[in-house]
This record gives sequence, structure tokens and C-alpha cells, in this order.
Amino acid sequence: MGFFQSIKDSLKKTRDGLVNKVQTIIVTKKKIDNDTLEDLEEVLIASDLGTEPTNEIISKLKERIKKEGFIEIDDLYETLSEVVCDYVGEERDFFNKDTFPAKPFVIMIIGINGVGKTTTIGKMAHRFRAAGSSVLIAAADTFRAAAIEQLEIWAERAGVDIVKHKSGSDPAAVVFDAMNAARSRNMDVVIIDTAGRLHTKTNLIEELKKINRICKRAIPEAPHETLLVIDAITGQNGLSQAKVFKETMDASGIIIAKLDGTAKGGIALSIKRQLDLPIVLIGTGEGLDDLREFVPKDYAMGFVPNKEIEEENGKTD
Ligand SMILES: Nc1nc2c(ncn2[C@@H]2O[C@H](COP(=O)(O)OP(=O)(O)OP(=O)(O)O)[C@@H](O)[C@H]2O)c(=O)[nH]1
Ligand SMILES: [Mg+2]
Repeated sequence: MGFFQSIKDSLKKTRDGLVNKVQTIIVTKKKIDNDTLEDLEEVLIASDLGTEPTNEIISKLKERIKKEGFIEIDDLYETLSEVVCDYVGEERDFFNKDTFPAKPFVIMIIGINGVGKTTTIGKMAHRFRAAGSSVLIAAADTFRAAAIEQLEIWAERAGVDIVKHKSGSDPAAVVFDAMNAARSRNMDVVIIDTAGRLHTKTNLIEELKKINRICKRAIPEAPHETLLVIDAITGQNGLSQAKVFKETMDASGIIIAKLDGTAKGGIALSIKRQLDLPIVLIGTGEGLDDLREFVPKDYAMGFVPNKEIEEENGKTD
């Protein structure tokens, strides 16, 4: 499936919801005017676009209404996609070996329990491999017995190496071994899976910090990326916890998982706004291939119904 189409599909729930509600608004009016702007504002907020982006969209629309008295639906979607695109930031060629900061390129994955860390790591490993890199995964979530098995299954699917210890063992020791193994095996990429919940939050953060220190002991610049996974389905509710992770762990970027599972696909804007980190990857399903680089323009176009691919024709990954 094409790159753009996949983003489009992952935003299907959001777009359909938006289109239905907008249609309800305009069913009597045919066009959006000042009277219907408030309803529109609610619709945008309900898609988790966040207050500021919504205000910006509304004020752009107000300008047009001032000039023309109303807005055509096409203009509405165009304005929406412009604002979305401006908000969400840069695109990055994440899996391209030529752009790696070091060898091994060490990536630590963090986030609250259940957000999609382990699944995302499986998909990332697959993408790195497909792009010609060798990958080693470190099973540093040793707190849940099933966590190691789950990661092993993903490593097997992706066809990559895994370093693991017994469940209950010290995660930092796993990472230490993984770093050494990666160097001696001359691996291109190391991805570290971590726990999302311990007995208390403070302990978890301390554990994660310890993993971070152990990384640095082996390779001073590592981890080169600390990516914070956020669950699109939890939306705004997960963001305050994510902030704690971001600040204490000095995260370098965001992965939004489960973008396919929500009607609040506008969450990327709120995330960007509140965490102020680049969005690097998005998860669009539970399969091996359901991970995409975040492309602002494609994401923005995902909100626009029907007109689809004309301009994007032929763009595949
Ligand atoms: N629809 C959908 N489901 C996903 C996606 N990513 C992960 N999931 C599902 O979310 C659930 C949790 O995923 P995990 O990868 O185990 O999450 P985790 O963050 O490792 O969880 P803990 O290890 O318990 O902290 C699983 O059922 C996954 O299949 C996605 O992009 N889309
Ligand atoms: Mg996990």
C-alpha cells in the first residue's frame, strides 16, 4: 500500500467523523457562515486538534467569511490541512542508514504501559532490516515475564537478534550486554525495549535513568535517540504523564502508536504543541508493516475527504 494511502486509512475514523459532523452542520445551511462556526469549533475540538490549532483554523475561516460571507466546504478542508501541516513539523528519513548518527545507532523506547512500545519496536526492527541495517533488540523490560516472550516473537518475525536475560533480572545489565554484543557483532542499530509500569512511577523513572547511564558507560553518546511512545487512543489524557517521561528522560522524539484506532486523529497537533518534540513515526496497525515515517503533508491531507490521490499519484514508499 502506498505511503500516503496508509496515512489516509489510519485517519479514516477521524476524517469520517469530521465529515459526518460537518455535514450535519451544513445540512440546512449548505455553507459555513458565522452562525455555524461555533459548531465547527466543537467538531474540531472533538477530534483532539487542540485549542490553539482550532482557534487558528476558526480565525482563518472568519477572515474568509468576512470577505465572502460564507465558506465553501472545499475551502474549509483546505484551510484545515494548511493549519495542520504548519503545526506538525518536519519530516525525517528515519530508516535511512546514511542518516544514522553513529554505529551502532542506539534507540531507547520509553512510554507508559500499554501504549505500544514493544509492538512498535518489532515494526521498527522490520523497517530497519528492510532498509539494509542489522538490528539488535535489548529486552530491558524484565519486570513482566510475558514481556520478554512478546519481544522474542517480534524479533523472530522481523528476523533480528535479541539480547535477553531471565525475567526479574536487572534491566540495566541486559542493556550493558546488548551494547557489548552490538559492538562485537558490528550491528547498525540497537533498540531498547523498556517497562511501562513498575510498582510506583518514581521507581520506573529511576530504572530508566539507570538504563540510560549504563548505555553511556558503553557508548558515551548513547542512546542517540530516546523516543517516547504515545497512544493516540488515550489522546489528551495520556499527555500529562507523557510530559513527565519527556522531561525526566530527556526524550528526543515522539512515536504516535494506534493512530488507526481512534476518531481523534487530530491528536498529533496537541502532542506537538504540548510536548514540543518532533513526531518521528506513527503506528497505523498491529501488523509488521504498520509503521510509517511521519510526513506532515500526508498527515494533513489525511483530513481532506475524497480528493485523494490526484496530486499524490505514484507516490509510494
Ligand atoms: N491498532 C493498533 N494497535 C496497536 C498499535 N501498536 C500497538 N498496538 C496494540 O496495543 C497493545 C499494547 O501494545 P504493546 O506493544 O504490548 O505495548 P507496550 O507499551 O509494550 O506495553 P507494556 O510493555 O505493557 O508497557 C497490543 O495489543 C498491540 O497489538 C497500532 O499502531 N495500532
Ligand atoms: Mg512492552
